This record gives sequence, C-alpha cells and structure tokens, in this order.
Amino acid sequence: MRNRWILSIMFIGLFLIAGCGKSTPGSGYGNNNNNSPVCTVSNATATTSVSASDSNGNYVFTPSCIKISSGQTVTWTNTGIMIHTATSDSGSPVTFDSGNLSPGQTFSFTFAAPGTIGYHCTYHVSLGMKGTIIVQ
Ligand SMILES: [Cu+2]
Repeated sequence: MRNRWILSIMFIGLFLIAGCGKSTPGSGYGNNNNNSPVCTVSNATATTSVSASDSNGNYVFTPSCIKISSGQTVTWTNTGIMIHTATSDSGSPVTFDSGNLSPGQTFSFTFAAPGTIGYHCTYHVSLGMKGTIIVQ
C-alpha cells in the first residue's frame, strides 16, 4: 500500500516535469515565427539595403522596416561578427532564405509582387532579430 502511494507521487512528479518542458510557440532558435515588426508605409524606410549586425549584444536588421517597389532587389549585408541569415517567416507570401551569411557576405532577393513580407535570422529570432519589407 505504501509502495503504491510512493509510485503515485512519482508519477505526478514526472507529469509536472514534462509540463515544464513544453516550449512556447513563436520562441526559440530556428523557429519561423510571424512576429516580425508591424510596419506601415509611413514608418518604413525607403531603401533596398539592410544590414544584419550584432554589436553590443544587439541582434538587429537595420532598418528593420523598409519599403520598396515591386521588381526591386533587396540586399542584406552582414556587418556583424557572427553568422546571420535573412529567412522569410512561415506563412509569408514570398519564400526566401539566405542560408548562413558570414561577416561581410551579402544576399540579394528580388520581390516581384506587392505585399508585406516578414523575415528573421534563424539564429537570433528569439533575440528579436526580425524585419519586415513592404513591397508596393
Ligand atoms: Cu542573426
């Protein structure tokens, strides 16, 4: 009888540990989330050049909100010291992935049709490394 009680306690304990291990959707390394910056035409920067950087622990695309015309090509440049990617969010109307960009490397992608496209760095998405492109 006592053994049975101990087994029950152990079972409940395991259940609690398993519950704590659950990950939250939209966070963590390599997660294609859709939480990229909400940009408007008025607050987006008109440019086709974006830097991916990591100075002082800030993992950012600069500018994080850009606007371009359809048919234009955006070029990302890794100006940091770590590897970054420019990867379209899941559910994005356009799919692209730079793969690993070493410091100094660039990646270009041409956006053919109007739309709003969110993207992220697969390594640093959980640290807020996200961007949005408005194609007009
Ligand atoms: Cu990164």
